[in-house]
Amino acid sequence: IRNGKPDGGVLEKGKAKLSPPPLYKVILINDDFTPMDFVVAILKNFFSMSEERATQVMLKIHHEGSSVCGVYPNDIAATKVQQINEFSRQHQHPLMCVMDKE
Ligand code: NFA
Repeated sequence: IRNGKPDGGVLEKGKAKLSPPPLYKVILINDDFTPMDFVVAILKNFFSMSEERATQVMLKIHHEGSSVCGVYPNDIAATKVQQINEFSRQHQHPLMCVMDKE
């Protein structure tokens, strides 16, 4: 089994070495309609941010257009994207969450 390392990830001392899983950025995108408080609540509840950190990240999205909110293995990132988009739609907000390979 080979990975991207110089030794190709071949076995060493008889122990199989596993590559770390690839990581994916979970990103929130700005829009003109989603209330700031709703985005702060998403950041607190889905990314375990403090009120202060969630407010900083929300303002970064608002001013710069998007922000990485967390970095996770594929299945965890995909689940967060699904849950956040479903939750936003349930509340009739257009907030978009996407993932991007790091
Ligand atoms: N731009 C939105 C507003 O002015 C706030 C917002 C921030 C939306 C971050 C989406 C993401 N109400």
